[in-house]
Amino acid sequence: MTREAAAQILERIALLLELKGENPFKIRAYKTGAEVVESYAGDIMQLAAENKLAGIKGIGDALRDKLHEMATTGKLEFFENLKAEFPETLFELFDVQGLGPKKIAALYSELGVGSIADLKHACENGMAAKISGFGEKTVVKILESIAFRDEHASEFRVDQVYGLAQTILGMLRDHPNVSRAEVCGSFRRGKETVHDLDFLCSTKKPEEVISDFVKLPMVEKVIAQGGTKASVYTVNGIQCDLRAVSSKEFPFALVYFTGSKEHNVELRQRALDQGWSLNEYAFTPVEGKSAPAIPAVHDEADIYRALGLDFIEPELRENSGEFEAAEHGQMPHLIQLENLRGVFHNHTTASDGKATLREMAEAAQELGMQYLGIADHSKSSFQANGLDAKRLRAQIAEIRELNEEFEGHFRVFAGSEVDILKDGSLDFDDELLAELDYCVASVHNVFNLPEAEMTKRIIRAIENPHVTMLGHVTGRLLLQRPSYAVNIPAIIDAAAETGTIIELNASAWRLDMDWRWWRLAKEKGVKCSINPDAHSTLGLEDVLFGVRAARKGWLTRKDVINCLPLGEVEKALKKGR
Ligand code: DGT
Ligand code: CA
Ligand code: CA
Ligand code: ZN
Repeated sequence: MTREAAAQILERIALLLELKGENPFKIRAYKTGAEVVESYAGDIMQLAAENKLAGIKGIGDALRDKLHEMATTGKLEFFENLKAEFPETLFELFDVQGLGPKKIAALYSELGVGSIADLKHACENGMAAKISGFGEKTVVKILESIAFRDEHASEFRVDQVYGLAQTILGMLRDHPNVSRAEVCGSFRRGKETVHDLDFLCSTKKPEEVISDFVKLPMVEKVIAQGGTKASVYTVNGIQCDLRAVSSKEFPFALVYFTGSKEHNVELRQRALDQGWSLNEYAFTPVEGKSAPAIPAVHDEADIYRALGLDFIEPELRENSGEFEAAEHGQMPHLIQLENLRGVFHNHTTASDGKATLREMAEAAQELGMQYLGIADHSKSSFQANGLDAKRLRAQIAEIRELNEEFEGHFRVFAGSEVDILKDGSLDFDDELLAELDYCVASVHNVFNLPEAEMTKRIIRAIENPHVTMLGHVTGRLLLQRPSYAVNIPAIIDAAAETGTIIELNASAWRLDMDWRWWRLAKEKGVKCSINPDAHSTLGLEDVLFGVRAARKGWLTRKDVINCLPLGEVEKALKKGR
């Protein structure tokens, strides 16, 4: 069992116990346990399997046994029994915005609401509004959240499929009869959400590979199985398709199944213009047309070259300008994960992070970074334990001391994720902001302003010379909460004018600002910072998702501020402050 799965079970136990009205200390213990399992620096599942959890803070005796059971059997009987007392669909309710355990408990005990369908019904017939703590406004919000969820019902965020994609890909590549394998589709194109995972492999024995694929341990249900393809549902209802082709066909199938459809349509047209038809298997001369000889094709680049194009990176295959660039030798050299030298916008236990300042600094060094920017929440974000002026000044001093220890080979930058208040003023005064090395400004509340007012609010914050970068521009949570109303081109213009960096928040929940805007930002000269917004040491690795989105936004290392080495980034931060 993975640590994520184990943490989720502990979290769910806490929720169910809360619904049962159990002792708050017991509930707290499970919540803490879940957090520890999620963020523990070592291989906690391995330790659990070997019964070596003693002494880990936040994991008591009872939890230790349960983790051992999960690590060794892949199950937890206590949870199975507890779960059986409630409807299976109950957990859906926790995905609805604005519903916490207390409200869910009230809905369940007073109205018997045990699913989203029940909830919708109770909201529509006026029953929900009668429960204490609920009003018309809450009900409207819940209905909106359900509608948004329905619209995105069969999509997954990258973090939900990333591990699965890598695991299956690894298994395919290890298969004795598979020579090449790749994940295609929207996943390969670096989309922020995907409907399914499309695997492709080359083999001389397709039937064997297909029949082994449908027997993989994570397969829960076979949807369809043929001689060269199969579709299955895996854990969490994620659909995985596999196509098996010959070595010769592989590059053509790879292009075809990577898509996008729009890109493929244009590519096929360009082949036709040259007198060749193109499908997932080959180039074929069109009868009765004079055409150049078809060159040998070993990989994708050969296909593009045959059509007079430079190689087009999968992330750019959306038919939105990549053909023109490939024709004229103007393909950007896209940023890579290895180009990042440090990260800004990270949280510690001082606000709502799970790791201390020192632990975060050590983890960043472990990842090969030269610097780490801390940006804990400011006081108005009280739900996130935001720092007031006094605590922030103490943190600045703590960071200075820590930096002495590093003697220049690594540096922590003292920052703040300062709230942009309703009128666009900031949560700290300029005097305090001036004491920081940098500052991220973000909107965390009052999302319901009209577009013009929200835009003005954010631009006012951007115009403050102490603001280094703008955090998660739209506030969206993928598949859960839409962006608030805001005029992005106007924000980009203001950022260009003031030299303010815009964040690409790398959390798989956000990926905000969206990849669709980065070409415009780049054109206007706005720099990007790929920010993990890490709330734990593991969270630092979310930069991976950010780099995918940055690539999809045509960004190169020159566009991304945290590709600068320490000495240069220090200079860049000082400029304009
Ligand atoms: P998704 O799954 O909705 O996140 O997005 P995709 O792009 O992965 O779509 P999917 O899984 O339906 O198909 C994978 C790729 O296969 C797609 O990007 C292009 C190719 N493809 C599928 N159906 C067609 C089609 O009818 N025409 C063309 N030209 N290509 C197709
Ligand atoms: Ca797909
Ligand atoms: Ca598919
Ligand atoms: Zn934030």
